[in-house]
Amino acid sequence: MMKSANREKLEQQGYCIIPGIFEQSMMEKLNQWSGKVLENVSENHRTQFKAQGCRVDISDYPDFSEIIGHEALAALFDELDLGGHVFSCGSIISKPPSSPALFWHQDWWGWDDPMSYTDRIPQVNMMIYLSPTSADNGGLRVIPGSHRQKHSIHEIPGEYGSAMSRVEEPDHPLYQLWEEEYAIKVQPGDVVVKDARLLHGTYSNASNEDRTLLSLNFNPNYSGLPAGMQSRIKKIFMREWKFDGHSVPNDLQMVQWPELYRGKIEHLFPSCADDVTPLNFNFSPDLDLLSRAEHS
Ligand SMILES: O=C(O)CCC(=O)C(=O)O
Repeated sequence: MMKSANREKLEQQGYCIIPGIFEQSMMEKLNQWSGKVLENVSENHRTQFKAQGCRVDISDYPDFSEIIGHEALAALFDELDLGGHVFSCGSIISKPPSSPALFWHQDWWGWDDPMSYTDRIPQVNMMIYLSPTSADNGGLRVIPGSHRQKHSIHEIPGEYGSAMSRVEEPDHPLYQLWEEEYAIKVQPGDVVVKDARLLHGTYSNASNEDRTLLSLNFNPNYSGLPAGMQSRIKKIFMREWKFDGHSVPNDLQMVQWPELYRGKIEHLFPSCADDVTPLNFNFSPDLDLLSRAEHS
């Protein structure tokens, strides 16, 4: 199969932007459901996740099954040759008006496995922004190519779900502008497809509106992944782990969703034998291996 231009871009730059795949009625529903979610967010959560704004696990809200299992997303996985995928986790992320930047980081946790240093894409993050989003209102910024190549940001320690999320040191270099950064601009209905290994962050939200997105993580060709990685994905999916300070109102698992919702996405649930040891969580790439990968 010939690679699509979007697939080429995803491989080379670590992301691609697909314009207008969701119709307006879908976006209206997403806005309505997200509005309900945001009403339930506690002040404590917002304090713990000041850099993100807030970050609510989608497993607590079965309404969203319609978007996770949406046929336009399924078609996109086919177009990008990312089929055989499973869903691992997702969030509703919302930055309130006048809120700070999200620090630079990457989302991949599987750096202990050598496969992470190859062209094989272990996880993609499908990002669906609910309003026009750019550098002025907390838009996404990325370092193109950093999913496969070492960048100075990799050398700066910064942990998700920590003092960085609480913005205890606003002058920290991980909140600042970097010369190589690229500002992503999107409209409602677009999807940003991001390799989970890509360095990214956001601008501050200088507008007077909430800036909200759905962030959905999937693992392409799940059956071809190493067993330990599959096992970790299943644990993430089953919520058998916690971030520090991660408080959610319901704590539901998707397998517990009523049939009406679960039925739309059950084919995307990861399965794996119970006796497999999950791959260790390691969010820090080995920089020697990453710089070698850069030249391979
Ligand atoms: O808020 C955003 O635009 C992106 C958030 C994100 O990528 C993250 O929290 O890892």
